[in-house]
Amino acid sequence: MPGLRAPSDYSQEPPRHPSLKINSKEPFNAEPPRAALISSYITSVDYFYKRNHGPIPIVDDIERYCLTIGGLVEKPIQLSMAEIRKLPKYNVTATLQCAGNRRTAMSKARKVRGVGWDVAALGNATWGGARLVDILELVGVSKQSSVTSLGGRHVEFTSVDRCKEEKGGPYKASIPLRQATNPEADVLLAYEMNGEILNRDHGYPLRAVVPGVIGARSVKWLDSIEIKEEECQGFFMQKDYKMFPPSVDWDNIDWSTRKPQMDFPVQSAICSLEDVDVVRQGKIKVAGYALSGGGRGIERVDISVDGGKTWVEAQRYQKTNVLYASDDMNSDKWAWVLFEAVADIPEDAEIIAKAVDSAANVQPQNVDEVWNLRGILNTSWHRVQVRNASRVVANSSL
Ligand SMILES: Nc1nc2c(c(=O)[nH]1)N[C@H]1C(S)=C(S)[C@@H](COP(=O)(O)O)O[C@H]1N2
Ligand SMILES: [Mo]
Repeated sequence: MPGLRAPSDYSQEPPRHPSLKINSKEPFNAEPPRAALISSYITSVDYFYKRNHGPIPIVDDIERYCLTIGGLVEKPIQLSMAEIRKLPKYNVTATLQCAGNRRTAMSKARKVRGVGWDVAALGNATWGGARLVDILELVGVSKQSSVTSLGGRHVEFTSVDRCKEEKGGPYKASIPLRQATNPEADVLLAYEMNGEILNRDHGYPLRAVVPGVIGARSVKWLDSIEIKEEECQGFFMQKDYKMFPPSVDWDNIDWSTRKPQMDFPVQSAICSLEDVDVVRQGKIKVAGYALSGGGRGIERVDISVDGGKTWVEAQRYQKTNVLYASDDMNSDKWAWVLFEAVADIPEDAEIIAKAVDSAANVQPQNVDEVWNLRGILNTSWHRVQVRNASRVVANSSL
């Protein structure tokens, strides 16, 4: 029996927390309720969103598991889990966000294809594992290189799961060698999540974690790593997860005209309120998360309770009792910040959150500006409608 294999059906799925909202059962795609998401800075494994494209792989015998590292390198190798664990261990706190986060809202503007997600297709975890730079050094690729002696420029991660998009083949993705060999980029091969052994849903026994980049590049259940001349030609790199302009639809799409999406743009969402919520008159708490890609911090989160006419700045934090400062040595550069503001809601209102990152990028105002046929990267201002409780009661008694 092989060390790691993929079942052909969904009869051997792992147990999951009952509070997750299921967006698709097979493959299993689910997110936590909004309020649960911001109940702590580190997302518990139970509440962490789960995004799959096939049945969850199974490890029969961890002793037999090994990772192959080959391709355009001088000395290809195979590493057992025990050997990977012997390498220096790093802990990186990084938020993973699916490119499809907030897709449901985008599809309301105009139809898109893809699994529907509310605002919780992301989570913030402390990933423990070996650094990809260290593993690549074992096959003779030195730090900070953009090309290997044999002409390799991309690092391709291949899994074992069976995805229908790949005609039953495994999920794969690649990142540039330059990023893979940059120690500052913190790319990990993780075997732990929040101090515990990675569970099956999140990639047991080993997954890539590529901080600051859309979740799709953090390949779970790693089987092999190959250095290649070209970027990965798999479905999820070439025919999916690309950002097209609003003028492109299914009848005029040419996938080859765009690059695979990597960095995530600046994003935020309110999680203390549902889309349409009833609140008591007076002061209410507006809380949520904000994050950006590429290691850029969050400079500001603005809140409006009058549909965008006036704004107040929210408090930002990562750790309790430590004020968050973007680009500060003590902040987690790959992680989200949680925000909180107290607002006075006089009447029925539209509450909006918009974030600004450390490069002064701002979220786009309307979803139409960023609409795309696959419904990815909905980073438009997040809006929730609130009805005043006293008015709701008064109206219903009429
Ligand atoms: N092998 C494999 N890796 C994968 C996927 C997958 O379906 N198979 N999904 C990707 C996508 S689109 C996302 S957003 C993240 C989700 O990771 P999570 O389920 O641990 O939250 O994993 C990525 N890695
Ligand atoms: Mo994703």
